Amino acid sequence: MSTEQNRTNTNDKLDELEQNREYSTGEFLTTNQGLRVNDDQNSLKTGPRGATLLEDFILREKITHFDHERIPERIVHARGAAAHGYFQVYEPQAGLTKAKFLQDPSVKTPVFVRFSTVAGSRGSSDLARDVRGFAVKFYTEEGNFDLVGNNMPVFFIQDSIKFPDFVHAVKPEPNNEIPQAASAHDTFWDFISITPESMHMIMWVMSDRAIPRSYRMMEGFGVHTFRFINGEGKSSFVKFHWKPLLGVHSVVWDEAQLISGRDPDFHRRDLWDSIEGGAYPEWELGVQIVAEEDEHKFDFDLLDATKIIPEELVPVQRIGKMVLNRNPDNYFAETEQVAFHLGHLVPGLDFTNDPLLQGRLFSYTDTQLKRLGGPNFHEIPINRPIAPVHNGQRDGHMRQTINVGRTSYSPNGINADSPAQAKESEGGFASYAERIDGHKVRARSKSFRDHYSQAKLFWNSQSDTEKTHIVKALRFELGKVAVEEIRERMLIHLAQVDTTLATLVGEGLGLTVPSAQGVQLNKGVPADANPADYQPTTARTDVGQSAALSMANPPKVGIKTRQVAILAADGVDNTEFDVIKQALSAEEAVIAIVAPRLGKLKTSTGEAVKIDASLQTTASVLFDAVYVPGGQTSVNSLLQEADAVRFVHEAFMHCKPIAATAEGVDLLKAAANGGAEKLLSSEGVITGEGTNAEAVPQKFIEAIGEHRFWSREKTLV
Ligand code: HDD
Repeated sequence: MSTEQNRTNTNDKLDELEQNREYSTGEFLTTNQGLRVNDDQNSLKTGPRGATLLEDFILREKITHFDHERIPERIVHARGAAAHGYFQVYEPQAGLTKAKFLQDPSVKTPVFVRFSTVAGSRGSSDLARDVRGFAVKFYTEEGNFDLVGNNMPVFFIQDSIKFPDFVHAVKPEPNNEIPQAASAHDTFWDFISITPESMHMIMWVMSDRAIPRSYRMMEGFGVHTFRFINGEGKSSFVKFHWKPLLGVHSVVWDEAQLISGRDPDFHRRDLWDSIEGGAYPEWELGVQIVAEEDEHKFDFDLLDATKIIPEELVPVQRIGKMVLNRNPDNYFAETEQVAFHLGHLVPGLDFTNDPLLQGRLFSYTDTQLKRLGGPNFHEIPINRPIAPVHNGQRDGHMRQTINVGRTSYSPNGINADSPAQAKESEGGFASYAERIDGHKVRARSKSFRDHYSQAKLFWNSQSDTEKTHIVKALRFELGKVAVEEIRERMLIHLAQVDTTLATLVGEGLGLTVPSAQGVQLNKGVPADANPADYQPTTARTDVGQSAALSMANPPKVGIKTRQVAILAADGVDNTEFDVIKQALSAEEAVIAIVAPRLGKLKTSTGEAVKIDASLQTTASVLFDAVYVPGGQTSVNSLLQEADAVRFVHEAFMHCKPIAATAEGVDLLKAAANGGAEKLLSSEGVITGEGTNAEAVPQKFIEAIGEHRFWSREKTLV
């Protein structure tokens, strides 16, 4: 494809959206019929104090539209944020797939990506402990391809028929609609404790992956095994991955809960602000490829969505990059109305028989019909492909296309059989001719019965800190469960994964791990089936470890876009202030001057500096690191502010990098609850005076690159 054509493609989507944008720049106010409105402040009445007249069509139009402003929120993934961008492949992938958007490295395929939480309603907090949705719509030349994945590579259940049960269990309980956006309640754990297939996923959602630092710092996964089909018709299995170039980072649970109060839009804002600031989030698309003939060579089933293919067995090849570089113009029109569906795919890709995937193929269109109100949702600008659409589908609610001509059927003679079917060589989609031969049964394959081995693999692969966080998460979640039997059942399952894990969780709950003897670990058994056939197998002892499952050793990727608070007040040392600001800016970190009040502060040399946030409007949990420059007057003012002292203390408790120079060290001491020596000698706390102060900015920057200093979790100050 020529560069010119490429430019046309990427601009096509923008142009198309442009046609639907409305800018209010000095125009008259009108009704929806284009009538200019003369008085938009008063309804039509019988005299200034009279009754309002039914005749007032302007009032009625405005109120009617308002009354209908809401559409049903998504039943799952209601809370989200999205952005536009593009995808580019690194090298042609013709050997694997004929998908056109994966061939030409000069082509930028437009994308729209929506991130979400699963359980909460549209107004819930971003920081819930939850899976994050990671849904990518590629507007390719051959039609839209939607990769509707999550930030975790496995799922809670193996068969889609259980999805409504799972979702009902995790959603707020139906009698009182409590708790919002939280899995820490009886119905969720009741379901999980008798559904052992969820155990691998439970390890992921109890880990810090469920409380990401940012959407920009999460991995994404297509979860299911899909198929690639190349030009010769040869198929291979493929698992999709998104690898964030900013590394994978999370917050800690206490912090997550505080952020939910301080800024429930934390993730939305982070995505929005970084794109507005020109720091475009990037991910590489990775694929794990398994040859068709190797389908059965693993000790798990490729069709089982509760399993990963460990990267040690099949490495992830990075084949392209996605960049998000534009925020939506209108949340509702784009982020709310975007309609994803696994069944939106292009030649070169196909499904497998994964029973979770198969059910999803029905659900997504069905849900859009309800949510978006009819079968024409593909005509909403954000959903329209850049590839032309021609078919005999007509009419329905809110039809936008004006189909010209007499024929809306195929084949037809009157219009020379147009639109015509396309041969495969012309880009026509043909399903992979997989051989299927079997009895019609409702059953679960025996190869799906090992629920604990990969849960164990995940546990084994975690660092000590990550393990501690999983134990704490389980203590929290199960601690909120009222029915003791549920807690005990969970301990039995956890013991199947790892006995130390179960014992530690049990200690927090005041329980010993009950014996599994005679316990039916799976209650999801068909009425006429033999429960023994559904009893999970015990975990293998040889599962080993997989480095890719731990977030503990992320590649060092610098501190770009990391949020740093500089605590200061009038009289802050001008030189120290400048030095740290310059050093952080050079690394492209984002700096906020936090002071006791808003407005401007005067530095020691009288220079006026704009304050970004007052201590009342922000909190340490909204930052990655804290810096306190010297200047006696400045530090004296901060010492008078309980919020400033708490700011530093909280940052310390959350293991964040903290630095101070000269008098600034006094604020750190004040935040130490009498344990100043302990605090100052802790990892990730950097201080210096006089000539020693010169090295502080550089050490601070290195510390931010480390993200957190977990040894401090055991340091009580
Ligand atoms: Fe789903 C939305 C991801 C299983 C039924 N799902 C939805 C979204 C994501 C996922 C990211 C939000 C899309 C957006 O931003 O608009 N879902 C997954 C993953 C799954 C999964 C990774 C397992 C591998 N989902 C799943 C099953 C079913 C559904 C088994 C039903 C049988 N999902 C839906 C849905 C939603 C949805 C009800 C709600 C809103 C929507 O589709 O558009 O159809």
